[in-house]
Amino acid sequence: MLTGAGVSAESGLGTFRDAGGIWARFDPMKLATPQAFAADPDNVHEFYNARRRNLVGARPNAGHHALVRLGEGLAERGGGLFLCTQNIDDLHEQAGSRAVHHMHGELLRALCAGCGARTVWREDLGTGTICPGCGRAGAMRPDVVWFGEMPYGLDAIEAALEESDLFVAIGTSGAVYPAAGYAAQARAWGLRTCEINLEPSDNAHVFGERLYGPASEMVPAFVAQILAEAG
Ligand code: BV8
Repeated sequence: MLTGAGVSAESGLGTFRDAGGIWARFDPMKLATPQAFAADPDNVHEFYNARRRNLVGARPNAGHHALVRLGEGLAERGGGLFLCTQNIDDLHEQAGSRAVHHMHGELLRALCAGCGARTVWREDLGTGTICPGCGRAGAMRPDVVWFGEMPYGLDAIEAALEESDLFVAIGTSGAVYPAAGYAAQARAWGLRTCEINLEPSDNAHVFGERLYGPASEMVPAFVAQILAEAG
């Protein structure tokens, strides 16, 4: 299972490439790269501080809750759900999903570029923030994966994909790699593939099944169908 910003859209968190999306208003190359952070850390901190403040008040929607039911239902039947998300929000966890794989990091964690310490962080971050691990100021950054940085847990994701019989992408435009490559990899390995999105994604043609509509409606229906098929 791979989720993207579309699964959190109905919880009030912005998507990136829809009309009016985050990258339609902000230049990702000036805000979501290590070079941008080195050049203007205050600007990047403010961008993520605003998103973190918005996240703190956000709540999961029916799509997130349905995926909790899917994980529990599959486990009861001796199966399992590997939930990988490109999202840096905590709405899957708020709904009750466990072992969520944040391949692009987490907005509610801070990383010290000096000592590598990761800390749960719900407040604003800035260039004067002191690292709780090493006591240094000026090295703290959001623990998110920027363009050109290695996403987290790629080996675990690939291993899970290899063991799976169904790959589902929910609420992602299929524009960002390596995440966008998983659908073709799943297809090549003979997995059943399904895309659930508001509209066809960039790699819609790769999927064997395609369901279009808001995640809060489509995901609960899809989960009910999968659990019914599983008996
Ligand atoms: C890397 C930071 C080296 C955090 C983000 C080929 C292979 C490997 C890399 C590349 C490659 N080609 C190019 C690259 C480089 C680059 C890349 O992919 N560039 C793109 C733009 C061409 N990738 C990287 O730099 C990655 N790192 O490559 O490392 C490497 C090399 C080889 C192998 C491994 C590693 C790092 C990528 C991570 C960058 N970080 N953001 C943040 O600020 O959030 S990217 C950003 O896009 C977010 O992280 C987001 O998660 C991600 C994906 O976006 P989506 O989630 O899909 O959101 P989007 O708005 O695009 O789409 C939402 C969809 O939802 C829409 O389709 C919409 O219709 C739908 N929707 C809307 N409402 C609803 C809905 N659906 C259902 N219901 C609704 N209500």
